[in-house]
Amino acid sequence: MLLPIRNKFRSFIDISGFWNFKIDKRKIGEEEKWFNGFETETEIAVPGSWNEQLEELGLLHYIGTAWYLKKFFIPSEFSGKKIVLRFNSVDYNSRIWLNGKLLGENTQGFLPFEFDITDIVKPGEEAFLVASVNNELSDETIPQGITTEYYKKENRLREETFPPARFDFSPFGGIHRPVIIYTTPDEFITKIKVDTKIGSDSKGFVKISCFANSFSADNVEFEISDSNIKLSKVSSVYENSANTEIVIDECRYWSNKEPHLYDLNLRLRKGEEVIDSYHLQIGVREVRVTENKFYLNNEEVFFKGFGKHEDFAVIGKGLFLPQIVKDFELLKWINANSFRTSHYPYSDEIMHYADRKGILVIDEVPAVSLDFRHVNEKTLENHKYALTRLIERDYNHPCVVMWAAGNEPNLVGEKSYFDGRGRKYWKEVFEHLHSLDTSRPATVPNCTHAGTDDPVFEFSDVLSINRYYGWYEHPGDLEFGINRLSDELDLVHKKYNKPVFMTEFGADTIQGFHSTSLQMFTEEYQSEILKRYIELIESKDYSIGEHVWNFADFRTPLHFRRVILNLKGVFSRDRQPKLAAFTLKELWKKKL
Ligand code: GCB
Repeated sequence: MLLPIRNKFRSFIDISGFWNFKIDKRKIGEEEKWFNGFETETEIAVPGSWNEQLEELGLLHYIGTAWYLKKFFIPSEFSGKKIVLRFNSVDYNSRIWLNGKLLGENTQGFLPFEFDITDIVKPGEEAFLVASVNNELSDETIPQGITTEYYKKENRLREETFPPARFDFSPFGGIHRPVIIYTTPDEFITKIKVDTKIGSDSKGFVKISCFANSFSADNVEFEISDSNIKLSKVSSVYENSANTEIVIDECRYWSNKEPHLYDLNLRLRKGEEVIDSYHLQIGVREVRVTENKFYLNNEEVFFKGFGKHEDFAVIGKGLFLPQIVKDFELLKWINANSFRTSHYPYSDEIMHYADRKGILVIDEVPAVSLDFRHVNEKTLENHKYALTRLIERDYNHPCVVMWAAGNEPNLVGEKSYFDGRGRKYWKEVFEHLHSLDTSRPATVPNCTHAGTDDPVFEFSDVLSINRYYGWYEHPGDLEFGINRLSDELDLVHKKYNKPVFMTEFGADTIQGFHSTSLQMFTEEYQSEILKRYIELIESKDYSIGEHVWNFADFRTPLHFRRVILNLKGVFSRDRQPKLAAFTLKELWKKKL
């Protein structure tokens, strides 16, 4: 599934904007055939979550179904082309109708999905699109859901949140990324896979596979260029694909220090006649890990940065371009070089921006806090499918240097995780992941409950550790917390002989709270805890990185632990720096 682009053969329109909107609390919409149209006075902006936009209608914590309707015009120029409807992401489940006809459904949030609508619409005429969107989660979905009954059954009444969630971010619902109608020729390029390696004498090796749905194309012309070079090769199409390898002498490798991108142009041809073309930017680079280091192009990398969220006031999880610019400027300002897409795939726009700006990304699938009492075959199947879809979308991004196949399994310490179920599960997940990509390492951040015997460590290439000693455990006692962490890091490295990455640590902090002694929630406490963790992490020669939790404050479900937001941000939700931001800026100036 390639990103829609405009060129001689392809075009698109973006039908984001105001859409008609109607809540369906009783789930009667399908029975009453709302897919043929429905009456409503409410409008909603797409992209954007319904929660804060329509808080006044009682939707701040709404979990359930809502309907969207949009009338739009299919441009006459789309005539004679294949026409595709693409949702860049809808959270979490959706069913889609066009002109009253059911196109299908999607159950993978945070990822794009498409329908061929050529036979359903007429260029030059209006069409109407209806989506029923539902943000309920279950044992089988990725991420998993939870209900009030489970808290009772699991004897965890004080952990219940509103709305119930297995994770610590608001389960916002809505059409979160743009909705696009795009065209391709009848015979067209469907998929491109780029693998790069670096060689001796500054050589760069670029292997490219081009897939097409074409029965009559003869060959593909592959062209790599930048302001200095232009290299091209032609390969025959055999069974709907063509492959080549192009060697770049004096190659400018992609790295966080110099994120050089080459233009890759592919031309699908019948003889000499071009029938489709596609352009993307690629970076030539290679990553590898040893037992205690992470290398990018044979140079050691130490990760400094954050776990983030897609979250902002009013728009919720909706795509908001100014925020991307602001966040990347802040990453640069604070001397960070990386972030993790905790706890789900981020927008295409973010991933491309990271390619251009040289930010290293750990790309995470939304398998957050899996509870193994409730994991079943279907959960595993959905988890593997989410990985397939994520890797398909993001494979060609040079910024993606590692996959996170999940986050914090065994968050609540269920025993079943250790009775063989956890090991069997992760073995399958990692085998699946490596069958899709052998060029990048993979990991799963581990939590305190799963501890140093976490079965996921056996399969992870990097040991990712999330710890909150001095906060959830040993609150206020930084001395004890740091010593405990130090022992644990040594133990885990010794046991598995793999590099260690501290993927989460932090403290909730209320902007404007200060004190002369170390008190939780003050800006001084956050600053101190981050400093002490960083000193410890950097004192270990097997450490490869430190990601502070979190880049910015973000909205969570209601719970007495949270003052509306998770306040572990180094920046506030509106991106103002707390004291710790200046501490990190100073500390990160020094390292590498
Ligand atoms: C974690 C989770 C993250 C939470 C964080 C916290 O371990 O991975 O999703 O937000 O702790 O602040 O509790």
